[in-house]
Amino acid sequence: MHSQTGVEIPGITANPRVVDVVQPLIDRVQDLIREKNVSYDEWHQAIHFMMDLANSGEMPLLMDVFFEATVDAVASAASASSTTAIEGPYYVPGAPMLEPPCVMPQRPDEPGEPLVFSGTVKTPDGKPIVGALLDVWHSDATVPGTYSNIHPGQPAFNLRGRLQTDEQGRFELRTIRPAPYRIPDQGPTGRLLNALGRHSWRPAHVHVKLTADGYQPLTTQLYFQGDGFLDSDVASAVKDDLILALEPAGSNGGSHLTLRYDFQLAPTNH
Ligand code: MBD
Ligand code: FE
Repeated sequence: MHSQTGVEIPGITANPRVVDVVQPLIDRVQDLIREKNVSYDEWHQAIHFMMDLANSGEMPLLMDVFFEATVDAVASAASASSTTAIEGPYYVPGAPMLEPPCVMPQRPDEPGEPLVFSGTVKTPDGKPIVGALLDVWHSDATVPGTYSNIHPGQPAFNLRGRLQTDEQGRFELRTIRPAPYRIPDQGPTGRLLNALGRHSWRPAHVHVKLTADGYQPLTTQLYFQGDGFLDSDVASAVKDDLILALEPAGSNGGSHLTLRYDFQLAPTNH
Protein backbone atom coordinates (compact mmCIF):
# COMPACT_ATOMS: atom_id res chain seq x y z
CA MET A 1 0.00 0.00 0.00
CA HIS A 2 2.76 2.45 0.94
CA SER A 3 5.65 3.52 -1.25
CA GLN A 4 8.70 1.33 -1.30
CA THR A 5 11.51 2.34 1.01
CA GLY A 6 14.99 1.09 1.66
CA VAL A 7 15.49 -0.30 -1.82
CA GLU A 8 19.15 -0.04 -2.75
CA ILE A 9 19.62 1.63 -6.12
CA PRO A 10 23.07 2.68 -7.36
CA GLY A 11 23.64 6.47 -7.11
CA ILE A 12 20.96 6.94 -4.46
CA THR A 13 22.02 7.61 -0.91
CA ALA A 14 19.22 7.07 1.56
CA ASN A 15 19.38 9.09 4.75
CA PRO A 16 18.12 6.63 7.38
CA ARG A 17 16.59 9.39 9.52
CA VAL A 18 14.68 10.79 6.54
CA VAL A 19 13.48 7.27 5.71
CA ASP A 20 12.44 6.84 9.36
CA VAL A 21 10.63 10.17 9.84
CA VAL A 22 9.70 11.72 6.50
CA GLN A 23 8.51 8.55 4.76
CA PRO A 24 5.82 7.93 7.43
CA LEU A 25 4.83 11.61 7.15
CA ILE A 26 4.27 11.14 3.40
CA ASP A 27 2.42 7.89 4.04
CA ARG A 28 0.09 9.60 6.52
CA VAL A 29 -0.73 12.42 4.12
CA GLN A 30 -1.56 9.83 1.44
CA ASP A 31 -3.80 8.00 3.91
CA LEU A 32 -5.58 11.27 4.73
CA ILE A 33 -6.17 12.15 1.09
CA ARG A 34 -7.98 8.81 0.71
CA GLU A 35 -9.77 8.92 4.05
CA LYS A 36 -11.07 12.49 3.54
CA ASN A 37 -11.70 12.17 -0.21
CA VAL A 38 -9.54 15.22 -0.97
CA SER A 39 -10.60 16.64 -4.35
CA TYR A 40 -8.47 18.06 -7.16
CA ASP A 41 -9.79 21.51 -6.27
CA GLU A 42 -8.62 21.11 -2.67
CA TRP A 43 -5.31 19.73 -3.88
CA HIS A 44 -4.72 22.87 -5.97
CA GLN A 45 -5.74 25.09 -3.04
CA ALA A 46 -3.19 23.29 -0.87
CA ILE A 47 -0.44 23.95 -3.40
CA HIS A 48 -1.41 27.63 -3.62
CA PHE A 49 -1.39 27.86 0.16
CA MET A 50 2.15 26.48 0.35
CA MET A 51 3.30 28.94 -2.35
CA ASP A 52 1.68 31.86 -0.49
CA LEU A 53 3.22 30.71 2.76
CA ALA A 54 6.72 30.55 1.29
CA ASN A 55 6.35 33.95 -0.43
CA SER A 56 4.92 35.66 2.66
CA GLY A 57 7.93 34.87 4.84
CA GLU A 58 5.58 33.29 7.40
CA MET A 59 7.04 29.80 7.13
CA PRO A 60 8.89 30.09 10.49
CA LEU A 61 5.77 31.59 12.11
CA LEU A 62 3.49 28.79 10.95
CA MET A 63 6.00 26.10 11.88
CA ASP A 64 6.44 27.54 15.37
CA VAL A 65 2.70 28.00 15.93
CA PHE A 66 1.80 24.44 15.00
CA PHE A 67 4.87 22.35 15.80
CA GLU A 68 7.55 23.97 17.97
CA ALA A 69 5.82 23.20 21.28
CA THR A 70 6.05 19.50 20.43
CA VAL A 71 9.74 19.78 19.56
CA ASP A 72 10.24 21.60 22.88
CA ALA A 73 8.41 18.84 24.76
CA VAL A 74 10.75 16.23 23.28
CA ALA A 75 13.87 18.33 23.99
CA SER A 76 12.90 19.31 27.53
CA ALA A 77 12.21 15.71 28.58
CA ALA A 78 15.97 15.15 28.40
CA SER A 79 17.03 18.28 30.35
CA ALA A 80 17.73 18.89 34.04
CA SER A 81 17.48 22.68 33.62
CA SER A 82 14.44 24.71 34.67
CA THR A 83 11.30 24.71 32.51
CA THR A 84 11.82 25.50 28.83
CA ALA A 85 9.43 26.95 26.27
CA ILE A 86 9.54 27.58 22.53
CA GLU A 87 11.75 30.30 21.02
CA GLY A 88 9.18 31.42 18.49
CA PRO A 89 10.01 33.15 15.21
CA TYR A 90 11.05 36.59 16.50
CA TYR A 91 14.40 36.14 18.24
CA VAL A 92 17.05 38.44 16.79
CA PRO A 93 20.70 37.92 17.76
CA GLY A 94 22.93 40.86 18.63
CA ALA A 95 20.63 42.81 21.01
CA PRO A 96 22.31 45.65 22.95
CA MET A 97 24.45 44.61 25.96
CA LEU A 98 23.07 46.33 29.06
CA GLU A 99 25.03 47.34 32.16
CA PRO A 100 23.54 47.67 35.66
CA PRO A 101 21.22 49.30 36.40
CA CYS A 102 19.84 47.50 33.31
CA VAL A 103 17.09 49.31 31.43
CA MET A 104 15.54 47.74 28.33
CA PRO A 105 16.05 49.83 25.17
CA GLN A 106 12.79 51.72 24.73
CA ARG A 107 11.31 54.83 23.16
CA PRO A 108 11.21 58.00 25.29
CA ASP A 109 7.42 57.71 25.32
CA GLU A 110 7.28 53.89 25.43
CA PRO A 111 3.70 52.96 26.33
CA GLY A 112 3.05 50.37 29.03
CA GLU A 113 3.28 49.81 32.76
CA PRO A 114 6.83 49.84 34.15
CA LEU A 115 7.96 46.32 35.01
CA VAL A 116 11.05 45.19 36.91
CA PHE A 117 12.07 41.65 35.98
CA SER A 118 14.55 40.13 38.43
CA GLY A 119 15.75 36.79 39.73
CA THR A 120 18.70 34.47 39.84
CA VAL A 121 20.47 31.90 37.71
CA LYS A 122 21.70 28.88 39.66
CA THR A 123 22.78 25.27 39.22
CA PRO A 124 20.23 22.55 40.01
CA ASP A 125 21.94 22.17 43.42
CA GLY A 126 21.62 25.87 44.17
CA LYS A 127 25.04 27.36 43.37
CA PRO A 128 24.88 30.82 41.80
CA ILE A 129 26.08 31.05 38.20
CA VAL A 130 28.13 34.24 37.81
CA GLY A 131 28.19 35.96 34.43
CA ALA A 132 25.33 34.00 32.89
CA LEU A 133 24.01 35.88 29.85
CA LEU A 134 20.27 36.57 29.59
CA ASP A 135 19.00 37.55 26.15
CA VAL A 136 15.53 39.03 26.71
CA TRP A 137 12.96 40.12 24.12
CA HIS A 138 9.25 40.90 24.20
CA SER A 139 6.52 42.81 22.41
CA ASP A 140 5.52 46.37 23.17
CA ALA A 141 2.37 47.26 25.12
CA THR A 142 0.11 48.13 22.19
CA VAL A 143 -2.72 45.61 21.78
CA PRO A 144 -1.92 43.39 20.00
CA GLY A 145 1.78 43.69 20.82
CA THR A 146 4.37 44.15 18.10
CA TYR A 147 8.06 43.20 18.02
CA SER A 148 10.90 45.47 16.94
CA ASN A 149 12.96 44.29 13.93
CA ILE A 150 9.88 42.30 12.81
CA HIS A 151 6.91 44.64 12.66
CA PRO A 152 7.29 48.22 11.40
CA GLY A 153 7.00 51.13 13.81
CA GLN A 154 9.66 50.57 16.44
CA PRO A 155 13.36 51.46 16.43
CA ALA A 156 15.73 48.54 15.83
CA PHE A 157 16.24 46.41 18.96
CA ASN A 158 13.51 48.22 20.90
CA LEU A 159 12.56 46.03 23.89
CA ARG A 160 15.43 43.65 23.20
CA GLY A 161 18.48 43.47 25.46
CA ARG A 162 21.21 41.29 26.97
CA LEU A 163 22.40 41.37 30.57
CA GLN A 164 24.60 39.27 32.84
CA THR A 165 24.18 37.86 36.33
CA ASP A 166 26.26 39.42 39.13
CA GLU A 167 28.60 37.77 41.67
CA GLN A 168 25.60 36.21 43.42
CA GLY A 169 23.96 34.98 40.22
CA ARG A 170 21.36 37.76 40.34
CA PHE A 171 19.96 39.89 37.53
CA GLU A 172 17.54 42.82 37.31
CA LEU A 173 16.01 44.43 34.23
CA ARG A 174 13.70 47.43 34.10
CA THR A 175 11.27 47.26 31.19
CA ILE A 176 7.55 47.58 30.43
CA ARG A 177 4.76 45.00 30.60
CA PRO A 178 4.18 43.49 27.13
CA ALA A 179 0.69 42.94 25.69
CA PRO A 180 -0.88 39.77 24.31
CA TYR A 181 0.30 39.04 20.77
CA ARG A 182 -1.85 38.30 17.75
CA ILE A 183 -0.69 36.38 14.68
CA PRO A 184 -1.17 38.76 11.71
CA ASP A 185 -4.59 37.92 10.21
CA GLN A 186 -3.85 39.12 6.65
CA GLY A 187 -1.22 36.42 6.08
CA PRO A 188 -1.52 32.70 5.30
CA THR A 189 -1.01 31.64 8.96
CA GLY A 190 -3.85 33.87 10.16
CA ARG A 191 -6.11 32.76 7.29
CA LEU A 192 -5.46 29.11 8.10
CA LEU A 193 -6.19 29.67 11.81
CA ASN A 194 -9.43 31.41 10.88
CA ALA A 195 -10.43 28.54 8.58
CA LEU A 196 -9.67 26.13 11.43
CA GLY A 197 -12.04 28.13 13.64
CA ARG A 198 -9.19 29.02 15.99
CA HIS A 199 -8.30 32.43 17.37
CA SER A 200 -4.81 33.74 16.69
CA TRP A 201 -3.72 35.11 20.07
CA ARG A 202 -0.82 34.34 22.38
CA PRO A 203 -0.90 35.43 26.02
CA ALA A 204 1.51 38.25 26.90
CA HIS A 205 4.98 36.84 27.45
CA VAL A 206 8.65 37.64 28.01
CA HIS A 207 11.14 35.58 26.00
CA VAL A 208 14.47 34.61 27.59
CA LYS A 209 17.48 32.80 26.15
CA LEU A 210 20.07 31.95 28.78
CA THR A 211 23.67 30.92 28.18
CA ALA A 212 26.62 30.38 30.51
CA ASP A 213 30.01 28.71 29.96
CA GLY A 214 29.87 25.10 31.07
CA TYR A 215 26.06 24.96 31.13
CA GLN A 216 23.38 23.89 28.71
CA PRO A 217 21.63 26.81 27.03
CA LEU A 218 18.01 27.41 28.00
CA THR A 219 15.20 29.00 26.01
CA THR A 220 11.97 29.85 27.79
CA GLN A 221 9.07 32.29 28.16
CA LEU A 222 7.36 33.77 31.20
CA TYR A 223 3.63 34.48 31.34
CA PHE A 224 1.46 36.58 33.68
CA GLN A 225 -1.30 35.30 35.95
CA GLY A 226 -4.77 36.42 34.89
CA ASP A 227 -4.01 36.69 31.16
CA GLY A 228 -7.12 35.71 29.18
CA PHE A 229 -5.18 33.61 26.64
CA LEU A 230 -3.23 31.32 29.01
CA ASP A 231 -5.61 28.42 28.33
CA SER A 232 -5.88 28.89 24.57
CA ASP A 233 -2.42 30.04 23.41
CA VAL A 234 -2.40 29.66 19.63
CA ALA A 235 1.15 28.25 19.92
CA SER A 236 0.25 25.83 22.79
CA ALA A 237 3.41 26.97 24.57
CA VAL A 238 2.16 27.82 28.09
CA LYS A 239 3.37 25.66 31.00
CA ASP A 240 1.91 26.12 34.49
CA ASP A 241 5.17 26.87 36.29
CA LEU A 242 5.97 29.63 33.79
CA ILE A 243 2.82 31.56 34.77
CA LEU A 244 3.96 34.16 37.29
CA ALA A 245 2.33 36.76 39.55
CA LEU A 246 2.98 40.39 38.71
CA GLU A 247 3.33 42.06 42.08
CA PRO A 248 2.88 45.81 42.48
CA ALA A 249 5.86 47.53 44.10
CA GLY A 250 6.91 51.09 44.78
CA SER A 251 10.20 52.79 45.52
CA ASN A 252 11.41 56.38 45.63
CA GLY A 253 7.99 57.71 44.72
CA GLY A 254 7.82 55.57 41.54
CA SER A 255 5.61 52.52 41.19
CA HIS A 256 6.06 49.47 39.02
CA LEU A 257 5.18 45.81 38.70
CA THR A 258 7.70 43.15 39.67
CA LEU A 259 8.23 39.85 37.91
CA ARG A 260 10.52 37.40 39.67
CA TYR A 261 11.92 34.13 38.39
CA ASP A 262 14.81 31.89 39.42
CA PHE A 263 16.36 29.94 36.56
CA GLN A 264 18.35 26.73 36.83
CA LEU A 265 20.95 25.65 34.29
CA ALA A 266 22.22 22.08 34.13
CA PRO A 267 25.95 21.63 33.45
CA THR A 268 26.96 20.43 29.99
CA ASN A 269 27.84 16.75 29.95
CA HIS A 270 31.28 16.04 28.66
C1 MBD B 1 5.39 35.11 18.98
O1 MBD B 1 5.74 36.23 19.63
C2 MBD B 1 5.71 33.95 19.55
O2 MBD B 1 6.35 33.98 20.72
C3 MBD B 1 5.39 32.76 18.92
C4 MBD B 1 5.72 31.47 19.55
C5 MBD B 1 4.73 32.74 17.71
C6 MBD B 1 4.41 33.93 17.14
C7 MBD B 1 4.74 35.12 17.77
FE1 FE C 1 6.72 36.04 21.32
